[in-house]
Amino acid sequence: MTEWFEEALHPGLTQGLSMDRVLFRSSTGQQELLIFENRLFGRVLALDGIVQTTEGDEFIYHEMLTHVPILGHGNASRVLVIGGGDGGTAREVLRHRSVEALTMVEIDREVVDLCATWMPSLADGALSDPRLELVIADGARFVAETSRSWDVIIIDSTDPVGPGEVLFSEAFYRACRDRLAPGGVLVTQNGVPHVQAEELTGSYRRLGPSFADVWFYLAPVPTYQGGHMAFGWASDTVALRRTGVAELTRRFEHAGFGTRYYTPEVHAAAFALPASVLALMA
Ligand code: AG3
Repeated sequence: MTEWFEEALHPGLTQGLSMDRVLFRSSTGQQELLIFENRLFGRVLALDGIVQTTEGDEFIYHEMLTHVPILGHGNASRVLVIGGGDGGTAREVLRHRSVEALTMVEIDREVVDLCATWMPSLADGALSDPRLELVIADGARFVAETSRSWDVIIIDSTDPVGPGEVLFSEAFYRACRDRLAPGGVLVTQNGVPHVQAEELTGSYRRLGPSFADVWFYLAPVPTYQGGHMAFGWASDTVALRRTGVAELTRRFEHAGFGTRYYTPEVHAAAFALPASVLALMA
């Protein structure tokens, strides 16, 4: 009999994925970690009962979380990732030859090691790229204590329940702003607004005091159920968000790599928000 993984992140809604093969299941000390094979999405990583990434749809999330800020910035050489232990974000960041140094701060070494073992296509070699500095530490504390600065900061977090909650706080956002070089941009994983409305409103309000420009952009990630996922965008340089398709195309062609979801047109269009999302930005 097939065992089913049942995610209950949203009250009144569950998502079921057949566990056609369980590859790893344990409590790492920090969190419950489960890796299984699903016939539709390939290997799936769940933390504390919530789907974090799947081989089948991770490209949508990771390409949009990385190429939008890096190509929107236009000249990013230093990038900071908070979270991202599965390596998918690092993989996409390091596709950019313009990126000279990537610092990735992940709280749970087990996530890094287990994903490298069981889901190697996620990092796809990024962990051994000499430009990567992997720090195992609490991301909020790291940002509060460092005096370094970055062109792009990417928050590849879990949802704001449990240990990930601090990564949605006003103090954390302010600390990130203080670590951005001039012309820098911060992006965040900001939940699925149709089913996590408070998350978007909360981030909008907590980012506002620290940044001149706060916005969101959208992409549909099938296993983040409930509709499009929102990514937060925060910068003191308002023009970055308005970079046009022609310029994005020039930058993307110069970057010289291929993508499966990201295109310059998708990039520009992702910032168009439906009225129901605009209504949450209050
Ligand atoms: N980070 C995003 C997890 C969001 C899942 N939650 C949800 N369905 N709202 C995952 C890490 C991928 N690198």
